[in-house]
Amino acid sequence: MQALLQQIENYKAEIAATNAITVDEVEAFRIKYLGTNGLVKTVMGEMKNVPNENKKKFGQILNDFKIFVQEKYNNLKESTSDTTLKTDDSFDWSLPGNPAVVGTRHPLSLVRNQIVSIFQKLGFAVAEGPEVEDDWHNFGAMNLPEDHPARDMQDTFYVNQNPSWLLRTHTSSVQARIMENEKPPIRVICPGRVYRNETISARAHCFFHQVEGLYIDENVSFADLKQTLYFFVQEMFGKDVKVRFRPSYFPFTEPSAEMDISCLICESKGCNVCKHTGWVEILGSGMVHPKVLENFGIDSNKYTGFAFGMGVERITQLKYRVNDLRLYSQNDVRFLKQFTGVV
Ligand code: 2U9
Repeated sequence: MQALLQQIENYKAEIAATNAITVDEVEAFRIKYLGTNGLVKTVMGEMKNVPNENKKKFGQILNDFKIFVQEKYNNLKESTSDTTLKTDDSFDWSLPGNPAVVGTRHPLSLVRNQIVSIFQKLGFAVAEGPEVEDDWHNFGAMNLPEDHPARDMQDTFYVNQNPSWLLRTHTSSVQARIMENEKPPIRVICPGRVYRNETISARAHCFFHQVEGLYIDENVSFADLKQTLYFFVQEMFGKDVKVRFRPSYFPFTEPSAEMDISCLICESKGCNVCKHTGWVEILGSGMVHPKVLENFGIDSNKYTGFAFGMGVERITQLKYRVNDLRLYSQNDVRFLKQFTGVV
């Protein structure tokens, strides 16, 4: 018993004199004194040999010894000058990490970017313009006469403070600004948000997104229009998709045509999306009206051009089978996280 007490005193002296500098030395101290097979455990093991009447007193001494070693270890750990990571027994390094939440691109951005990069391959430049426009760039220049229904208060949002300003109803206003400032050849696409005064439902919204295109040069023909848009559809929807052009009417193009593709949802067998026709409309197009060219001083005898416009929501609906327009703007993560892509 006396020998054991002496032994403890010796250990204490030895421990008090210990200087550890590196993290490795601190760890060696821990293993030597506090580890599973360390000195503290060994000394504690002696308890069983201590006579019953001394157990209480000896227990106290052992406990003090253990606290003494523990405190020394804490001091060494604190004072180590080693810059490598200090070992910290209170932290469980095997715990799983916090996964970083990575966002995904909005489906409309993904599809807009796809549309843009397809036309970039054909040499189209990309242009953007203001969302608040004047009457001339949105309507007048586009050959939309004063009494045209698209100008109706019910379709267009006018700015209260100054009704000669409005929220653009199509991105044609961007092309108008380009024609104002540049000379042919012009080959440009204009992606952007447009506004129309509609009651919000599954099929209509007060804003949506368009990509419009314009190509003006000498000898641009309807065949160029067809081939360009056919290339776009094949890139966007795959080589198997069929297309058809239907005659149509727009004030800014003459002749005008709408383009349908074979229904991808039902493989043209007939469904709600294609209204059992096997075809779905994806864009409008036409040869730029001579009046629109002349509005910008472009000689319509020398130059011709084609233009087209498509709704990004519509293309996205067909590509990803989105059946309610409102989903695009509700910011429901359950909807948004389904779309992954690199574009
Ligand atoms: C200029 C001259 C002509 C752009 C065109 C369409 C046909 C068209 C709609 C498609 C679905 C709008 O998003 S939508 O509702 N657009 O059908 N857009 S031709 O014509 C232009 C543009 C600029 C200088």
